[in-house]
Amino acid sequence: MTMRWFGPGHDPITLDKLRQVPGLSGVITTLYGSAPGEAWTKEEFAALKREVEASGLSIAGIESVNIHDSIKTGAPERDKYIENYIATLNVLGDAGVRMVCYNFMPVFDWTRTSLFKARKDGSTVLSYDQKIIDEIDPEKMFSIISSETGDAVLPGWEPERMARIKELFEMYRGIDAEILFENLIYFLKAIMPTCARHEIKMAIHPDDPAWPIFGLPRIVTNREQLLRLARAVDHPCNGVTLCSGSLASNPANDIPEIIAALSGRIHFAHLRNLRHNAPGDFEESAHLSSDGSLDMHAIVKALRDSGFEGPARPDHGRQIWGETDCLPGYGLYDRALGLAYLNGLAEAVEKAARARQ
Ligand SMILES: [Mn+2]
Repeated sequence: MTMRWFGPGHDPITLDKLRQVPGLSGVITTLYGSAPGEAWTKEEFAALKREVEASGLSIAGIESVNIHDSIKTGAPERDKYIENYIATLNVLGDAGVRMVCYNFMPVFDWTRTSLFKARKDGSTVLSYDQKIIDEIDPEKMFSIISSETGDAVLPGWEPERMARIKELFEMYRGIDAEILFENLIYFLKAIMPTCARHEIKMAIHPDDPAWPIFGLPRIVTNREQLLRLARAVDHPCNGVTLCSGSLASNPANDIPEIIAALSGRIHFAHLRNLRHNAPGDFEESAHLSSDGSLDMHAIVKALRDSGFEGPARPDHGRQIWGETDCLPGYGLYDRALGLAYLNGLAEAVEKAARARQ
């Protein structure tokens, strides 16, 4: 069980605090501040690794090594950026990293319409309402997010990136779901030999929410698409991040069933719950099954039964107990409560399975 850590200078929650969370063995991190497409150097990654290990924790995987837009759009310069990606994988592989999470969403990363929706108990959560999205100009999306976050920079919503929003939409003009899928396969085929050599498991993160927005295609949203992707590059290093909250944004997705179908190809798990309010309208909740719409016990059990062995982490939590010095969704308190609960489920599921043997 791990937690995401945004790195020195980016995460107000320190490694000293994380290491006191019971059952936490490692962190999931990345080189924040590196631009997508840049090759990471051995020295900068070694410094990050040293810092994590000095706290008694380890780096359990990288989230994310972001994909340059020219790779997603299949632009002529994509091969240069794939070479950079391979160089980064070599640095990571040499340093002992065995799991890399990434996503292949065009223009926008994960999308929410509020980062601080108040719940009845006074906690706040991230939420999404399709009615709001349908009424806004996509170019205004960044100002909505940034007006709520102030100076905090959310991964995927970097101001440098959003300053180029018109240009980004232009780049993706004419890119439909089929072309985007082909570009993903081209990328995966190019990096697989490097991944195989280092035993690095690539884990694509599902699109969030799990349907196309602003007329942009999304290709990692359901069981069929995940299986098609797994088969198109049929290598154990081509796998998936099972993000329960992203996939379950569409209530038609049966998460335990998707886990069973992807057995052996899930390399990373994001565990969180959400509450469906109406079609296209959901809010995040506490991790506890009874607080949301998902059966978290069934999800943890399905992961165990599928033979999943990779890192897992509690995904976004609520903001509670007056905690404000954190990135939205990434406070310490509710993620620690979530982690303790998820570890309880995992222990119960494991002992029940052993008792049956
Ligand atoms: Mn996730």
